[in-house]
This record gives sequence, C-alpha cells and structure tokens, in this order.
Amino acid sequence: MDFETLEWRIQEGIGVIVFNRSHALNAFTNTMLKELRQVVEAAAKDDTVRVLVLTGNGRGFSAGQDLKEHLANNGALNIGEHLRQYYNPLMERLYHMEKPTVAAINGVAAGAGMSLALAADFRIASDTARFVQAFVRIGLVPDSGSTYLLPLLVGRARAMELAMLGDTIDAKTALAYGLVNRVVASDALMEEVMTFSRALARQAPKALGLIKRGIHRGPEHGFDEALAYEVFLQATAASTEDHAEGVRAFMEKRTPRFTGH
Ligand code: LHQ
Repeated sequence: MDFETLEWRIQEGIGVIVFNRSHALNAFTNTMLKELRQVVEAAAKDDTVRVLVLTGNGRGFSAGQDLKEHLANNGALNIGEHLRQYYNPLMERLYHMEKPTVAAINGVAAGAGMSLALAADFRIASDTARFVQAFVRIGLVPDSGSTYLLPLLVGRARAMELAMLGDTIDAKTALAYGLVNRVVASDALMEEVMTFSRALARQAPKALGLIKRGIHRGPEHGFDEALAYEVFLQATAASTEDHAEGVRAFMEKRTPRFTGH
C-alpha cells in the first residue's frame, strides 16, 4: 500500500504507521485521515500484523486538525459532519482493534493528535514529547475521544484542568499523570518501542484481543457484570489452539509458539 501522507511497513510482525507531514507537525488533512483509516483497517485484518505502532516523522507526533486546510474548507463541511465522516470512524477502528496498539510519541501531540495517542493501548513517549489539549485555545471542546479517554487516564480533576486551560505538559509530567506508560531518550524511542512491541507480538494474539475487550468494558459496568463477561471471554480464549500450546509448553518447560489460532 502506498500513501501520500503516511509511511507503512511491517517488521517482525509489527505494523508501523509513520505520519509524514513533518512540515506541519503531522497535522491531519482529509487525505491523511482517509489514509489513516485505510491503513488501520488493513492492519486490523492482516494476521501477519500482531501489534500496531503509530509514530510521526520530524519533531511532531501530530498537531491535530490541519487548521490551514480547515480554514480553506470552512463552510464546505461543518465540524460535526467532519468529525462524523473522518475522525470518529478512524478513532473507533483504532480503539476497538483486537490487537495491541502502541503510540510512539516522538514530539508534540496536540488536539486530535493527542486524542489519537490516547486511543492507543500504550503510549511510549520520547523525552522531547509534549501534550496539549489545544481545542480550548481555539474555542473548541476536546473531540476524537478525549472527553472519554483523558479522565479515564488522568482522573477528572487533571482532565478538567488540561482541557479547560489548554496548557502544554512535558513528557515527565505526562508520566507522573499516568498519561504515558514510559518516557525514553528521544534517540532510543523506536528501539524501545520495537522491543516493547516484540514482547507483545510473542503473546497469544486472540488472548490479547480478548484482554482488550475485557479491560475496555470494565469501567462502565459493575463488578458482577465483569465477572460474567470474563466467563465469556475466558471460554473463548480457552477454545484456542494457542491455549493448548501454552499449557503444553509450560509442561514441557519451553517457550510457547503462538500462532493466533
Ligand atoms: C500547523 C498546525 C496545525 C496546520 C502546527 N495545522 N499547521 C476537528 C475537526 C475540525 C476542525 C477543528 O478541529 C478538530 C480537532 C482538532 O484537532 S482542534 C486542534 C487543532 N490543533 C491545534 O490547534 C494546534 C495548533 N498548533 C499549535 O498550537 C502549535 O503548533 C503546537 C503547540 C502544536 C506546536 O508549537 P511549536 O512547537 O511552537 O510549533 P509551530 O507552532 O511553530 O508549528 C510549526 C509549523 O507547523 C508551523 O508552520 P510554519 O510554516 O509557520 O513553519 C505551523 O503553522 C504548523 N502547524 N500545527 N494544527
């Protein structure tokens, strides 16, 4: 697959999407949003992709909506329609993808660029990364999932502060807030992300997809419902060949070889 605004490669079972509009800090244009959706859908369906990584070229992860394109198109498409048509389907596909997703945050993540990072399962940030809920700075509200994911990750008080003041926080603060999993030296970012992703790629793929479903469902439902849902998820996991292989490998004192079946 060839793209105008992205690079895409599969390496050792890890799909890597690289945003490639570095002159605009990888701000999202309509073309880029369409291409992102296409590549995320392809990655979700491709069994050779065990883990999906998202990162950016240059000094930005993504600055969110390309405001120059937005200004040029103003009137042609209202914001609500823009979100429904471009952002929401992308975010839904990324969030619900039944394989692990890792945002490798190489630089500034602003507005919907930050929302996209929040929709991944893991965030590994370079020490040069910055985060800004830029929406309020232009009189807008957080979109693309931030009103839901930000308070889940950092708690309501901090989410309110970030969303209402629109201040920029650095990687160290993001780690203290629980917004990112790890902070690493900028020149080691992709190496660390690949090591982390290889560890995920060695696990049983169906189990990871089911774990994600269980954890996603968790907070909106009560404990008793979680117990009942775990019964369904576990029965599904237990019916896989990978489960049988995992038990066999344990008995034989060897590393399991998981195939995704
Ligand atoms: C940009 C952008 C950008 C274009 C930097 N667009 N060029 C959804 C639906 C519909 C409409 C509205 O929005 C949404 C959701 C959203 O995402 S709303 C939020 C949109 N994003 C923003 O408001 C962030 C705007 N950018 C910034 O505040 C700063 O650029 C940040 C804090 C990200 C980085 O600051 P600096 O490191 O100081 O970089 P810079 O401002 O100098 O930017 C570098 C270049 O990138 C510059 O271009 P130039 O030609 O002057 O070198 C910027 O114009 C361009 N750029 N963000 N969103």
